[in-house]
Amino acid sequence: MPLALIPWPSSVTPVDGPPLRPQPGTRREIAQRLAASAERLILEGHGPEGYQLIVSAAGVRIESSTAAGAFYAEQTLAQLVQLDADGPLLPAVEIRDVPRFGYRGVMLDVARHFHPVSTVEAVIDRAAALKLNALHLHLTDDQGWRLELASHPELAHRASGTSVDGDPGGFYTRAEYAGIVEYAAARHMIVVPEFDLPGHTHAVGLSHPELLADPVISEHIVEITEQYGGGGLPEQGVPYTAIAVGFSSLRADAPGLEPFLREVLGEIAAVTPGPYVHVGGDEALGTDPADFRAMIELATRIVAETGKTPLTWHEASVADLPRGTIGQYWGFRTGDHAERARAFADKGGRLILSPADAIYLDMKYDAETPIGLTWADGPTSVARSYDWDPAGVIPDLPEPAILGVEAPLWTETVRTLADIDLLMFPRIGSAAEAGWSPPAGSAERTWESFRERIAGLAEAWTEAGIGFHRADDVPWR
Ligand code: TNX
Repeated sequence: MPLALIPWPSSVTPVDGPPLRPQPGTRREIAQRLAASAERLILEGHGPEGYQLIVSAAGVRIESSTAAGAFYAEQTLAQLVQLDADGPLLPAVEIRDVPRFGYRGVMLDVARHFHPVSTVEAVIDRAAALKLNALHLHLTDDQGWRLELASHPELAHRASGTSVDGDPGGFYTRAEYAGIVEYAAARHMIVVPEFDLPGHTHAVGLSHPELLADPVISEHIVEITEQYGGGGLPEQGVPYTAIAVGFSSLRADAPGLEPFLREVLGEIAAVTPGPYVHVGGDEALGTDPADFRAMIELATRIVAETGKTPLTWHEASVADLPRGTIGQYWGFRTGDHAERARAFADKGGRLILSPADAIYLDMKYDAETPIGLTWADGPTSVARSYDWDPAGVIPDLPEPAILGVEAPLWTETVRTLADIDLLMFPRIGSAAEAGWSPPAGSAERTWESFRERIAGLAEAWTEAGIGFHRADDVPWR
């Protein structure tokens, strides 16, 4: 049986000799004690995130070139703690490890349902333990504006009172946002803030009606909305609490648009130490194509002028983007999705892969899952979440053009941390492995191995209070 390590490391070599037998405690306590007493070496050659970890009866040795590498060695160490009849043990092993991709993200939509800081921190803890290094916060959408800005406090004040279904809303103060950034940084994660535009902007109209076009309710939008599970239609100036998409748009010809975007994007860039600012660009179904291009060009140019790298959903490649703009691909079937994504690479940018039928954490597992959606080609079982490789997502995309992978969790149906856990676990393990581990087909990068390993992690989840989906085809113990 393989060791219960996720994501699977670059190389795992069992070493002859007895296991390490630590003093009893919870897994977490044992891992913390071992990390505190480990011999540590900072040496060249392990790369920005790699490490070597040696465990023997004598103790633990961690070698890395950076603090991030040592942090990832500690996450692996924690997964090595096992319990047998004689108490806790760690097998004698030598592990060398470097990630396949530099960007390994998880996204939390705090607009459809607001999630308090404590929940965001819990998501950071869960993601960092699986060696993810980016938290994408979807801060704005039709249903709410969730960050209080010094330049435009009215945005959050007017558009944060509710969530989907009229559930409680909320927003983060600037101090709370700074706290999230700091909490993430302590776990070697960056925060990627997203202000979604020009669509998904109904909430902006609650305080700035002059910036918002009239809602467009085309047949196409009604049809797409049905696929998402239906929802009420919007009324200008009234908080939106249903889950239709594609009806709202900023107005390209509003005289106040450019100063507004400069202030709002300038401020988010200034309070975000990470290199990226995401400006959305998805599902602007009611926006005139020329207006769409103009607004995306304006927003990405403003972001680039702040010194950040703009990031957009893949639809935005129809615009003339600043060189190096990163695209986030959410497509799944044939169509022009893949082609639009390749266009980023043609312009010197790279791609973050979020194929919706494999890595969207808000899809149901099966028809019985109490929450979640099904629009991305039906439910996504754990096996399906595992069974893909980043290199196979966009035909003819060279691997160096792949910045990494990200698992988005949209929250139309997700209210609590328990809801988040149910949809995340175990599928976030698949995402972590897609982003970190050697390509599909190598040693343990198989569903057969993954299902054994993920089963081996479940006791630690339970110990940590994480509920998870008990998929039938995983041999839970
Ligand atoms: C699509 S894919 C969206 C979101 C929804 C989500 C629900 C993409 C970039 N946008 O607006 O919340 O589906 O799964």
